[in-house]
Amino acid sequence: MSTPSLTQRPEWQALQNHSQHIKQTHLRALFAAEPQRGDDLTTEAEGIFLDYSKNRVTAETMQLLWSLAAACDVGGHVAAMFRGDAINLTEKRAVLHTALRAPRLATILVDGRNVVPDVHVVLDRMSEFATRVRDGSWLGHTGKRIRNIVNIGIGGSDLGPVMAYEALRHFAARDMTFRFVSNIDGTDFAEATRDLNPEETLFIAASKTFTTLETMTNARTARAWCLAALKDDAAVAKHFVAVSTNAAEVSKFGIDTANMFGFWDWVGGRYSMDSSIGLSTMLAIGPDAFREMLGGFHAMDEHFRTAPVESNLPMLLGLLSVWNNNFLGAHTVAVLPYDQYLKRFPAYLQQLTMESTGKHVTTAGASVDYETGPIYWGEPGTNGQHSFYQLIHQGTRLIPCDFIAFARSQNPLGRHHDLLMANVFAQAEALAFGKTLAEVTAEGNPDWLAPHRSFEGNRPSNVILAESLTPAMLGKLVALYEHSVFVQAAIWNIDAFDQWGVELGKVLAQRIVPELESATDSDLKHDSSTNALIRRYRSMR
Ligand code: G6Q
Repeated sequence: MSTPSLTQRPEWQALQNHSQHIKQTHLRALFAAEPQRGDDLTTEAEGIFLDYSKNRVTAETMQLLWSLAAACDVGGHVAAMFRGDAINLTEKRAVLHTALRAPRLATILVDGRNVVPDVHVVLDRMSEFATRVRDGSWLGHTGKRIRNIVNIGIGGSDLGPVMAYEALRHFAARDMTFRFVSNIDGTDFAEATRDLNPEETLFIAASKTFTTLETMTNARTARAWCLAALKDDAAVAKHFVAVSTNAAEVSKFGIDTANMFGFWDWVGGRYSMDSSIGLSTMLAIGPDAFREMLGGFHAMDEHFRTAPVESNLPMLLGLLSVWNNNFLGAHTVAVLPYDQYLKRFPAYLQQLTMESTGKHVTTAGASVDYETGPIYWGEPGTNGQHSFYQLIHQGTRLIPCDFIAFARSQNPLGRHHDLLMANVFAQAEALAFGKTLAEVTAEGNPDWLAPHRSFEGNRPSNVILAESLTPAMLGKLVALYEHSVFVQAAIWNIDAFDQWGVELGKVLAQRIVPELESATDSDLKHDSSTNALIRRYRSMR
């Protein structure tokens, strides 16, 4: 018997029917009817407290979502991932970022081989290298200490490292400078290196494939920049290391594979910040703190794998996202960290979520007849409050928000932190409850002004609260979102681990490169717009 399409499942249809009732119900009414709601619709695990009471859900909604998860066998999917099954179907690969943070003595088999010892061999090599750079025993070609680390990578080989560096800056070696170059735009490299001394600079060429156009172009530019100053090819061995799965290409580039840190094809780019792609993170915070971060990831993995659905944080976040997306019609999610150190977290989550769930066909290749991945976006609070929050509060679109906040600041300065936290709670409260026309009028506003000053409310949000942003907590937070994405993809029956959508543009760009460099016009065989743009660029540059 074939699996019913998602929208034909009775559990889906029950949610559809139920949503008609919820759409008529205001959060004000839900809170009035359930005085304990703010305690009941919360859960806490691994030091993360989730208040989901300000979502437009009832106990019945949650039951229906749990039934949907059971019908879609989310538990079976979870077990298959942790077991190392080739659940990335279109690339025929296992998906085992969870093995990157497994304890030394664990066993996880891929094609009959326990990969956990391999993971720890690389971690130990990274630790040894990071220690030598940090304590000054790894010297540059001219005998100077390495003070600057430049990570060259893009996508999954950039966003995780840069986000983690920013997030954990408080724990980073303050006598070292960390830069991240990703864009093919030469400005990125030029600005990242303009004030650095090549004698004190180490480049990490981070690329799973070691064939990515941007990274290879930037790495070649870096080599030229380094050799222009150091004037000796032997300097490469002291100023370049590689992070990759492709030893052959690393050698071809001229980096000794003794200076290469490997990982494996079962680590997806956007799930790789805790593999050797995290070398810059380890250089910044040190091996011990890096292992604490891995411990945080692992704790959340274990929670996800074992906790019952009703108290399982990634499960709840994922199912609530399905609810908001598919049943309440929200198209986007705003991620609003109230912690300046998480300033790159929304950008990181954009890749994690949108590259994973931006899919239009099921794992079997059939077109979906439901919405898949929502658009993720955001900025740290309170900055966003003075910009785009207007639209969230009073616009015509429904934008569920994830507020992320910490009870303790790494930089306790006067009243700053209480003022910050007051804003988190106030924003979530304002979004949920709004301010009625009657209330606005009662305050003495004239009739013509009152509609402008009223807030409909009924805007859903999650509040994610933890004690403080430590390396371990960052690991937990990232794993929370990784697994939430997993849950959504399991419900939508899509492959969360491929990314064919990035291919077409890459191929077309390769075709256009020689056309930009050629002087003849006759070779242009694109549409009239592309042809004209290429001609205009040639004449303008
Ligand atoms: C992530 C994607 C993509 C990838 C980059 C860099 O999941 O696969 O963002 O990380 O294209 O690829 P390389 O690491 O191979 O250079």
